[in-house]
Amino acid sequence: MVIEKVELRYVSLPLRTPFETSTARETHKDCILVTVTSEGQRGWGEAPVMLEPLYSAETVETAWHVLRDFLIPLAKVSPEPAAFAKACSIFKGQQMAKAGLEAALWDLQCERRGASLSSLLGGTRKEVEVGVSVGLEPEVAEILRKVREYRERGYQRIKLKIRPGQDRDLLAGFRSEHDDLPLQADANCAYGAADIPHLMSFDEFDMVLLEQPFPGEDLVSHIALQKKMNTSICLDESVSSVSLARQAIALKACRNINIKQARIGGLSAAVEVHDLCRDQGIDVWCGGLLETGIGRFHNLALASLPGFCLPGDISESGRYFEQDILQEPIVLNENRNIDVPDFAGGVDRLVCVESLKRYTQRLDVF
Ligand code: OSB
Ligand code: MG
Repeated sequence: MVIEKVELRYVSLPLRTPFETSTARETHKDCILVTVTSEGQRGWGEAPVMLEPLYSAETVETAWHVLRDFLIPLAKVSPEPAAFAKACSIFKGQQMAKAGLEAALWDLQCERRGASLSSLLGGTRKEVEVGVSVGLEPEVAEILRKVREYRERGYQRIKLKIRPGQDRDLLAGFRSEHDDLPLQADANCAYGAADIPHLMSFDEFDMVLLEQPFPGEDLVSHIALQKKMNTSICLDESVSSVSLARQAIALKACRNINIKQARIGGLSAAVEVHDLCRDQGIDVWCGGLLETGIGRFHNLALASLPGFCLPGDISESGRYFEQDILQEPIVLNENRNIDVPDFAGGVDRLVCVESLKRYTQRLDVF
């Protein structure tokens, strides 16, 4: 196979409402869409980078540079997705840039082989259970109002963003209204070792898990908290590679991993972490980075693998965008799940040319 053309698009999609975590407030989903073309067939991938390095070290600018100068030349030599994933491990970091291009190569494989991504990755589910991640707001009452709306809409699990000063009140408020609804909390690295006693007190809220209380590099605090807390600790930012997943598990820093293919450096690495966690008895679920329909389409395929046993952060397109990049929105089905795309091919046939044009800020062809 010869890759004849690679395109990079910087796309900025307005979010219906700003999404705030302890570390970032986003009004738009910025990302780089990658397309690879071979013999008239086109594969798509998404690098869900932000404009600022507030979630990981990457940004739109760094990913663009790394894709253009290092990864695209490599993909032209190693266009088979697993071979590309292996080849690009010579470059340190740059997980989202790698993941975006690797996804495009997988998506192209789907077109060439006439197969769904779920079938190529070893997926077994036809639909996946999903929850919704609810951002921070100045007022707890407003967050709880949104939770009611999402519950009515059918979401089976709620993830609340928390931060120091906006945690116990919010979780208690949630529990006083919903004593049966599965609850998770995500701190996006906002606490420190001194907060361990405070975080231990969250056991009373009967949560499925507590996600990433401490900074990504701080495995020691996660180990200490998991030892003392009944609630499962889940790692997100800490697990940016297969070997960091192996390390976190061996050190008992978590009982749970949020798998995001973009953070781990691609679909191949995400499948590896999934397999590792299955062997080691670690529960996994599919996280998200507010992806457009293109990244969401790939996340759904990944979440169809058998080890994904908790509801993912894969919500309906309408939860994020007025108008997505795909022609049809991704929605909950009658079982309150989301269907895994099972047609023979990639996402190209679903892309809405008009919204692509409308939201593209920069385009380069290689
Ligand atoms: O920590 O999981 C996170 C969004 C942006 C950055 C980090 C995170 C999130 C989410 C939203 O929680 C997940 C989604 O709905 O895509
Ligand atoms: Mg998280």
